[in-house]
Amino acid sequence: MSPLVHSAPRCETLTIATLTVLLTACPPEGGSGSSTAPASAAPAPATVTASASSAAPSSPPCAPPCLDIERCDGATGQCAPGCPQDEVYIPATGPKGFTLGTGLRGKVDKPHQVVLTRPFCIDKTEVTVTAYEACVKASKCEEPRLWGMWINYPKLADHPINKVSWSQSKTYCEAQGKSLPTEAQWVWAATGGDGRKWPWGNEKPTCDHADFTPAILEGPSSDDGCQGGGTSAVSTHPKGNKVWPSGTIHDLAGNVWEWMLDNYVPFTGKDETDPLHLDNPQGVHVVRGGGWNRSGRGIRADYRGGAVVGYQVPGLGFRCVRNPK
Ligand SMILES: [Ca+2]
Repeated sequence: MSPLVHSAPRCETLTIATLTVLLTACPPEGGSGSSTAPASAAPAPATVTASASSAAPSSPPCAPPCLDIERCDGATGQCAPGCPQDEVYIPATGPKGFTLGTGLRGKVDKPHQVVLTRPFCIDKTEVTVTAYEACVKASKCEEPRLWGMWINYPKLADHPINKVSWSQSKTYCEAQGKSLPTEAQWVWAATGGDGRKWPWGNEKPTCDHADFTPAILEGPSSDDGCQGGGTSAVSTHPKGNKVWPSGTIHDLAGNVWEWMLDNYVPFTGKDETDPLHLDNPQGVHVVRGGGWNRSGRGIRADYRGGAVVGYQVPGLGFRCVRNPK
């Protein structure tokens, strides 16, 4: 997987050939303020000329300090997204929040306002077989279910891991220093809170948008996805991307359903701030986004699914989020 949160400042190395002295000139970094020179760097001798020492930028540090998922932009003095390369920075919602729930599905789905007070990073893709296998080999994760149909592990390396339970998924995320998304985080990341039906907007889904089952209404034998059954490699449906200013998220709709950290509880209509409903970890959890064996309705961004904690099925996987410390 990716390295932990960026922390190494972008350093500019200046070589003064005649003295063979290395100076590191690093812009200020937020949070830890750890803009120190490498231990191996030799101290600059007194004979270094003014022209060399003046090359170091002198921008003020960001104030207040940046979060550990941000970086301090030395040019502006502002905090900027600083998620690892395979994650997308999702900003906080702002004080007005966004509407969660549609009211279209009775008492479990009443619209209410949700405020997320903190930004977070979310994986660009569903967790792949390759990534999950690395965790298993490091003895930090359990193997998924390895019997039945549509087993991705370990041969379909660039497909999403499937047949993993909620607990196995949670364990994987935590082994990366991350977490399963809350339901509110996932919906905010998938829609930006503008009420769109699918992550890309309101254009009716096709197999260019997502791996799902367009013809599911024609009969029970037609839940075979866009590939004749089973998942697709991640990131292979570009029309279905959700684009944020800091990056693009793939396959939020379809391919595999994604485990949420929350239990499945009704949306009562009460407004909430940073909601997490986890009173019964061994109970039913929310799953979001739909899978390859679901219809266009089932892959809507506002569609709530539920699954018991130990469920290990071909159309269910997950992705992780990184919350600021
Ligand atoms: Ca998905």
